[in-house]
Amino acid sequence: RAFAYDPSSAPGSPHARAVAVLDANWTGTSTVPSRGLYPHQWSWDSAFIAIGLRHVAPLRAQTELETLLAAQWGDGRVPHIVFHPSVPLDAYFPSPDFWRSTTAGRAAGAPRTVQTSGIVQPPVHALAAWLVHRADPALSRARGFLARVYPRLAAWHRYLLHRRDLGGGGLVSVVHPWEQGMDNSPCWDAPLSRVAPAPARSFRRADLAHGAPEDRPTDLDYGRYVRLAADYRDGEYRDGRGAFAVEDPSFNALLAVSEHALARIARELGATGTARHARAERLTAALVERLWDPAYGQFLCRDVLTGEAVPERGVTGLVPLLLPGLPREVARALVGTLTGPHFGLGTRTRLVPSHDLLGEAFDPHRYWRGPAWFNTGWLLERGLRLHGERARADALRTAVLELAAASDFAEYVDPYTGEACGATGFGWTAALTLDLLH
Ligand code: 9WN
Repeated sequence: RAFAYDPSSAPGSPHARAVAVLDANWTGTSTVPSRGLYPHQWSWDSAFIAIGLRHVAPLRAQTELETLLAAQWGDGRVPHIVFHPSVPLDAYFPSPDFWRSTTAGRAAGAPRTVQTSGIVQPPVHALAAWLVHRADPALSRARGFLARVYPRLAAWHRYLLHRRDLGGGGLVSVVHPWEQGMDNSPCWDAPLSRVAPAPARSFRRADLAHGAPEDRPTDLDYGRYVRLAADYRDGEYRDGRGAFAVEDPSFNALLAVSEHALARIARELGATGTARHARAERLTAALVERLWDPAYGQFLCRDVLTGEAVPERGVTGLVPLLLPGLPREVARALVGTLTGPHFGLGTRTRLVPSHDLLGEAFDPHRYWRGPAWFNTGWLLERGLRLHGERARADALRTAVLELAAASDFAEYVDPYTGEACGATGFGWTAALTLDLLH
């Protein structure tokens, strides 16, 4: 066997190499996704990173989440980036001066002592906090970890459910592709086409210094990202319908899963979790009602401005497989789609592609337009296991572990060949490897 999945820390083992990546990316209070490309703290990266770190450094895992939540805004939003003050401004674009969080975000209660972005990312944090607690309950209780993070996580979910239900149907909308986390997914092409791009000369991308241009979003994409973010900032981060609002399956499924986790945290703290479990089930029902498409056999995004479903098969539409309360026929259809011709898992592809293999927009190397990512692989592995698909879950686990180690913990890989794309030594790839090894 090429890989013996021994969680021992023998030098040179995938386990030891994954730990070394997380050590190298640790800044003292949090972990960067990648030293070169992403030299600050990212919101959903930190949640995934904490999930892996808990097995080898539970105190660091707790600290990771505490650092992120310390940057929470008064209105409850958890920013998608927390900037490290010692990193040069030009190391990443958009830099803190673009977001002007401490001035433009004042009405929404941006923190005064730390600089952040003003948009959000998927709410994986309550799930992460619960898993981190379970890895070392004695340490967690001794530090009062859950008691400290619970009110912040509750405020975070409250913000999303109350300020971001822009479609009025009980689901959260994202107002920027960076919020959903799959930046240049073809799912955004139609909703983004209405956004007038900011002129290319008005900003300077930093990502191209670290990533191949053909693996990254285009300049036109960036022009639109900049316009949307600048308009949100100039409106002082008030929530309402801007030029882009989309109900996304993965974002909402992660919120529902995290709401279940928050219910467990509440119970551990001596309260009752019943209302939270019920809310998670309502979110699940709203997802099925509003975004499930039986003809596609998967969930679709909904463009809130037109009220129409987006007819693109993104991996986002499979992630709700994570939900325990999914109707059985929906779960069965999702497994069929995952393993069928559009995603090819176990037949044409080694890991789950980020987009429809048969779609016109598919590109095996360009970021979220086709390559396989390790966080979605990890989420779908859990979903398969939850719904009794043990053999498929085992095979996906093996593929994630093999490709993560063989690609030097790449940010994403070609879904056919496993060739590394983007950054290597990427935080959540290493962390989720550790989680699957334990
Ligand atoms: C913008 C950090 C982040 C991930 C996202 C991924 C990428 C940023 C970028 O990197 O987005 O937030 O500069 O492209 O798309 O999912 O959280 O790893």
